Amino acid sequence: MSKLNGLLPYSRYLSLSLKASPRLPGVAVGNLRQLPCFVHSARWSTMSDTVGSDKGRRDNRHAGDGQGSPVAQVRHYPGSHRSSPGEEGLKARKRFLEISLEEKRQVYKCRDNYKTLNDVPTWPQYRKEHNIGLGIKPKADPNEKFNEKVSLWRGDITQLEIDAISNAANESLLGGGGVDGAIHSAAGPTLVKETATLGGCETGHAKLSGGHRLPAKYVLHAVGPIGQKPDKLEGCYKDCMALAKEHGLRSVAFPCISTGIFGYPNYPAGQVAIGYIRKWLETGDNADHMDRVIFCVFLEKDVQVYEELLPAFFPTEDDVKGDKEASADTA
Ligand code: AR6
Repeated sequence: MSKLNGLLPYSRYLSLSLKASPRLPGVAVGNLRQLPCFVHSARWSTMSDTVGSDKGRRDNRHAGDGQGSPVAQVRHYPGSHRSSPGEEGLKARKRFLEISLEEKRQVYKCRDNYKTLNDVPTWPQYRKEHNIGLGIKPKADPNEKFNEKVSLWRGDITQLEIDAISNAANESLLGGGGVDGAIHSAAGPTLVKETATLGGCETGHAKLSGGHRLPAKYVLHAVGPIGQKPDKLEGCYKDCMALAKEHGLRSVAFPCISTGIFGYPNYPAGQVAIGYIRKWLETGDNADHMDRVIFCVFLEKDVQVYEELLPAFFPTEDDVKGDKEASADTA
């Protein structure tokens, strides 16, 4: 089907184009860095007449621990039919999740440059295309099924039309620079209205929001550590994968969380990311719940890191055979 079919009537387009609310004091997507307290000072989130939807509460749980977190502060305006920004954000989330794919494609910031799962080669395909040979010491057993479930893809994560993309966010969940800024910019102003209802997020954890105008259906906002803290970084991947499984999301892309503004060294961060995904796929029936985990790299140095690490964590039989032969030669 042509991507240009089904142009949206102007009235429908307008109904999707929720205007930025004047009640978001100081929220300027792309300008915020670490403002973990911002959400608590926002006027609508401190009022006592607040409600949170059951769905919102479910989405806001810290994955894995089964605990509800103190979140979803959505203010009602008593005696008024006007929606609060939080309500607008949640309504927009629902609307963007309900419209047809054809309608949604009309509002992508990247226009026709979205990428579906078919445009992203699996790891074995990538390895063949890029002629990545043997010689790296395997850190896991060969498993063809797992190898088909991961991808290394260099590009802009905001173009991926998949179930969920992960965001490298800060504790405020109100936007920032780097990939966070790119995601909020592509998702449109209703994303921050929804994330403002999430009550922030602790370092080492993640929370789910809708994708709004993004090609991805959902965003997994992960707050990575500042500097090299492997447990906290692993916590981000852990929460994201747990949320994905809980919500039936079968394709997830990760940027290199914490390796930009937060300064985590690239190679050790890659080890945590790839190592955790391998471990997750090996656990219980997890692999049956996931079609693809995409390691979305942006910079050349991360291409090199991932091309080196992926053969170690997702090796072939030949890798293992080659390694055994090399060990025998040196013995
Ligand atoms: N698509 C994919 N990856 C990207 C994109 C993109 N469009 N843009 C950048 N990257 P960073 P952090 C890569 O700094 O280190 C924000 O202000 C980038 O090259 O975005 O976790 C937040 O609000 C790098 O490899 O995230 C936080 O305050 C990776 O994304 C803070 O920065 C992560 O870099 C988080 O810092």
